[in-house]
Amino acid sequence: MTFRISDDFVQSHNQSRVADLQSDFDALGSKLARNGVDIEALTLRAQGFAVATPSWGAGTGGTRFARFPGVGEPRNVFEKLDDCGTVNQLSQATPTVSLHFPWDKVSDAKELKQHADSWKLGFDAVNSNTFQNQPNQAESYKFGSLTNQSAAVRDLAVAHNIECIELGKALGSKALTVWVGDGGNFPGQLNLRGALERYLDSLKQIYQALPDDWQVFLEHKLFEPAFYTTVIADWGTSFACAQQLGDKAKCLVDLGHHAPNTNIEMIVARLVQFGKLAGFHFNDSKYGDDDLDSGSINPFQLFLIFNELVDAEIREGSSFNPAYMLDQSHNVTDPIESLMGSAIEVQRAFVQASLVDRDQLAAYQASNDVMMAARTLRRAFQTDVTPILDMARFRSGGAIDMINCYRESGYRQQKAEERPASKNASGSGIV
Ligand SMILES: [Mn+2]
Repeated sequence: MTFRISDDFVQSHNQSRVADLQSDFDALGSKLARNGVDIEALTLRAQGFAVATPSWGAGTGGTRFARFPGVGEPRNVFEKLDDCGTVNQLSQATPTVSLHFPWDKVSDAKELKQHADSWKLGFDAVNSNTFQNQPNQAESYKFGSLTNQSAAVRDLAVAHNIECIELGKALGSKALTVWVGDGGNFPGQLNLRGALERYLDSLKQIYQALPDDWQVFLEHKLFEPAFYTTVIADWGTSFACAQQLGDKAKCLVDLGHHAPNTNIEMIVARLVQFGKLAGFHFNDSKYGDDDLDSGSINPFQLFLIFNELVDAEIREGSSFNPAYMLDQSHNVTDPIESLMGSAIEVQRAFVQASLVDRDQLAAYQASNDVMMAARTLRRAFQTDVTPILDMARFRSGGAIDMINCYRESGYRQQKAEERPASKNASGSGIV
């Protein structure tokens, strides 16, 4: 049996913090009550919030230049689940894991499912990988996968995606996320229309293999590894393809996959309006696809995105259920700490957006009172909802002070002993 933090340890860690939390919670509760907001309802809402962790996020990522692994990194999908389970144990906000194949492929899905059950973890969307060659692969993805000029390469990439669906079915997943880096680095390298036609042909074959209750999420990205033209570069192309494919195809928004200064919340509003928002890969960035921790650079943007999502929830009702996942690369921090912190930052944006007085906002918008409309949003964003997040975690059995609880548990040191570095470690990467 490998080391797990005991629930008793978490509760004893909470003990010395709960009185201060209660007093902060009561103070915020009185303040919110003056504006007609029930802190208990908001806390319940926070407790219901969930964002998936990416299995590959449990390992140290890297850049094009180097990877500097930490100690005690997971060497296989079982150990990744242990780390993701620990993230959920302390944060109580990440009950599902998103797998990436073939990195996380196992011969016995039942054994993997049992291991996930032991952590009370479920499986979110599964991800295919045709952006790198696997050992002994018959064809090469060097010049593209689903859009390659060669039918043999396209067939291989399609077959891999269909295999991902089969693997996901055995684990209880309900969606396949497809991101391809296909594109060109030189003008003239690709016939721009021809490449997209091939993409659609390939995707149609994958779409045909989807079970009735599955969806396929099309993930776009502006650039990299193609630096001149990427086949699925923007939400417009993604939307057009999803429309062509059918109801089960939707568009996934990765926060890092846009041009700088793109108004992402507007993209969200458009995709919601036309029924094509699949969900999110949360991360943050300053320059390009930096894959920094969610909310670490631009928390206001995250809030504005959730402002659209809360608006959508009110308009669409319970049928509105986008998939939330973290997709970040941890180069200089302990991945478990980054994942816990990021999950709570996304949850924070959700709770802040839930605080917006929507009747008041609509009235200010109707009367063109621009200043007061803007201030209505800012008031919600500037409310420190930390006591709500901490209380939600505490009531769900998590840790009030997650990162210190994690550090004091000695989890990483235990893993350093249990997990000596392995040459056969399965991949973690930047997606
Ligand atoms: Mn992504």
